[in-house]
Amino acid sequence: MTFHAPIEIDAQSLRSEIIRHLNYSLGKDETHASLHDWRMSLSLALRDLVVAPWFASTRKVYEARAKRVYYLSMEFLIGRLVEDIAINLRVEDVAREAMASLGQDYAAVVADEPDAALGNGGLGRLAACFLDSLSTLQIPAYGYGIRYEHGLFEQHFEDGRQIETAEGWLTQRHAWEFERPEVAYEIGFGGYVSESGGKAAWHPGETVIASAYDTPIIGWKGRWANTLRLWAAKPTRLFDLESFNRGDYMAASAPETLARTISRVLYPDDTTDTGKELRLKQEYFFTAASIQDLLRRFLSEGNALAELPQHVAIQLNDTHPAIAGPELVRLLADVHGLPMAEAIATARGCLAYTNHTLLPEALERWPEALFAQILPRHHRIIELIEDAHLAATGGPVRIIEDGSVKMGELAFVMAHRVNGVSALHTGLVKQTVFRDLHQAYPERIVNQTNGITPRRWLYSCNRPLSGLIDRSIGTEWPDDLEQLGRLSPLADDGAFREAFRAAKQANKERLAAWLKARDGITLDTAAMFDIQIKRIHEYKRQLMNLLETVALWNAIRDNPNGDWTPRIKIFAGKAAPGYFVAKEIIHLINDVARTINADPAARGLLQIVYPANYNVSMAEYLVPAADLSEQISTAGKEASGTGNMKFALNGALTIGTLDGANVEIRERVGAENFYLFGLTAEEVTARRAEPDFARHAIEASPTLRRVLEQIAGGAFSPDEPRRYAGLVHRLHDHDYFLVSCDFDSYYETQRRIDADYRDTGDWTRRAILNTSNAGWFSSDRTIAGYAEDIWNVGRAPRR
Ligand code: F58
Repeated sequence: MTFHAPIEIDAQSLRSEIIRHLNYSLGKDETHASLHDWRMSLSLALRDLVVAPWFASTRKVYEARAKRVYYLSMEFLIGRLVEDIAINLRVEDVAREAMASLGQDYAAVVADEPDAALGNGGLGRLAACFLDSLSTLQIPAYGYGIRYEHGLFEQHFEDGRQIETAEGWLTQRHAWEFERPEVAYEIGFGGYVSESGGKAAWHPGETVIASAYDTPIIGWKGRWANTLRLWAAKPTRLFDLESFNRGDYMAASAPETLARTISRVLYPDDTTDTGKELRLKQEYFFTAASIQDLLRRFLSEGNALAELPQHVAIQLNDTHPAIAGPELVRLLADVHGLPMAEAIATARGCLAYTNHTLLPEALERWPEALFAQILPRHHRIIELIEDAHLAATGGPVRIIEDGSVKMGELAFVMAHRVNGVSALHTGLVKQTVFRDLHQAYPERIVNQTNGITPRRWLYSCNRPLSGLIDRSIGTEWPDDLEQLGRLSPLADDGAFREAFRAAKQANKERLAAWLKARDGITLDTAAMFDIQIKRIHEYKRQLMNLLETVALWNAIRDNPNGDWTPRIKIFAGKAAPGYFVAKEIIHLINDVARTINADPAARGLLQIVYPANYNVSMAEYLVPAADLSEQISTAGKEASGTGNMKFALNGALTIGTLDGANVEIRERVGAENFYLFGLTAEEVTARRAEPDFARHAIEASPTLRRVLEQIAGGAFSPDEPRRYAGLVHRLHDHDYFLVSCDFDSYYETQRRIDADYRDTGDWTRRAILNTSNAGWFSSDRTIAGYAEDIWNVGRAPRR
């Protein structure tokens, strides 16, 4: 395949295009244009530049009849796009200049864009990084998901408590998408199944329309563009005119309301399957539309159905689209007449499944009765899939068991490859959740350690450092990230170290200025920035970080003249609205922050900052500014983590457990450049089996005991002294995530970090070695692994 030529446009021409869009797409003149109008005009002008490479890529795939990858994901946590697209097209300087010539501040225009927050956390952001890498590697691919009207809720704090409000990114026009009214599929629910002459047919009781919206995803240097196709739910019948004419307006719009509910809101739950009928409908809705769409495309090329696996690779991002298996079987067998066994084998040849969690509560299961009511034909097909699987393996694993349809088992059985997301996690997948299935299908599970796109997570978010890297090793590294290895010798070069440190300092100042403007908070940029950003979850142990903060505060107050290393502890993240304990932890962080930040003894030495409403854009400020990255999950619980990679790449040192991809990060950056502490996954399991393990750990640690007594006694909640009595009590008896057992080791490691951080030269040397050795964590490497081990698709040759 050939490539699309680099985009060439000068500031003058881009300026004219921006004005043209301002006038003719937005109907505004320069004197009346708002920031929003300028941002829309710039976006539309940039979007125009994407169209030619997008058409060219699509044309090449059709001509070559190439195999396509379909990445099915309930979540795509994309963030903002203006800067990302300008950078991928290599026109960011031109864009900046064009805006300046129009009297507009480019940075302000970029910041006006709302985040596309169509995801909860790591899983959704991984999907977004994968889209970027698929286009950069020129792999023909579609992302398929839901065009939620409301992305992840907005978080703010009231008296320290998390309050959620609806997010509204689509209240403004979305600049990047193309509506495709002609691409629409009818999606059914409920009803009954008829059989005649050995042929089954499903007659849904209710239908909605899945309507497509396409966003081009441009890769590095504008060489290639794939498509993200998101489905919106619309009513099959616009409204009930009869009710309207009777004056019953509510009843008249009922069909529309019902249909639109399906794509109304992203489930804000990153813990458990909600068991809600709506969630199952969302899953089936987008999966069925995607499968129909890819089958139509395949058939339009005149292929025979048996060849489907040679042309189509379908990746299931977690179990949420696991219904793809039975749906594809249904279409192949019921609609296209393939014998059932052949339909199952053909579908399996296309499908692969990524597992992102070992937490049992996060593995989806549906009540069989509900499932059979909403998807009666799929229920029957799953029974047939199970029969074939049992006949092939002799058991013991069932897909439907004890009145539940188990989506993990369904996805596994219907996939030709199943992957975990880090080496440790994949090993645990084999030993725990899918032990028996792994024995039955020993070739099926493979590892693909996660990665992050270096375009957004280094080049774009950290211009001080990416500029320095360009000047030091040239400009080829953004799509060949292991070239960063060439920085390693410079870790011993005094001038380079000084420049690296200055870049970090510039990022800290940028973050400080942003927080000052946003929240009125003042940060001392000479202090160490110690950052933990991720969903609030017990296994991620924000609580342990907070307990250590209180212990440090105690130590400072005990010895106010000690030689303390000034630190700013930054927390950011949201809790699932129904996750009581996580919300209690948020409240406690805010209570502790209020108390410590007001204490004169802590001034200049310890500060706690918890900016509300963490999202991708906030991460782009925080990640480059970190000195220390907190990756402190209970070993065995964090499948991979990807924030850990972002921090290491941007030159933060990690304090972390041997969990997820921390293991591989430590191997690559060097044990001496990583602060390891805590129990291993094996030790966690053993310790948990010991009676009263938490009480013993608390007994043995005077430091921890004192902190817990303060919290339980109301030291941070004088208005309600017993507010955290329950939380502390539970830590004694139900410390499932072993905060107590790892506390001392964590505290001691932090004190070692205090001492090490004071040797600025050596700290910077080790920070450089983190950046220079993190190149392997590019999502380009991950995607090349999927292409090779799972999808069997070719990459176009690199320029
Ligand atoms: C995350 N899972 C893992 N789930 O926790 C993290 O270790 C990993 O790096 C990342 O996936 C990418 O592999 C995660 O983010 C969710 O948010 C789901 C959302 C929908 C409900 C179930 C959890």
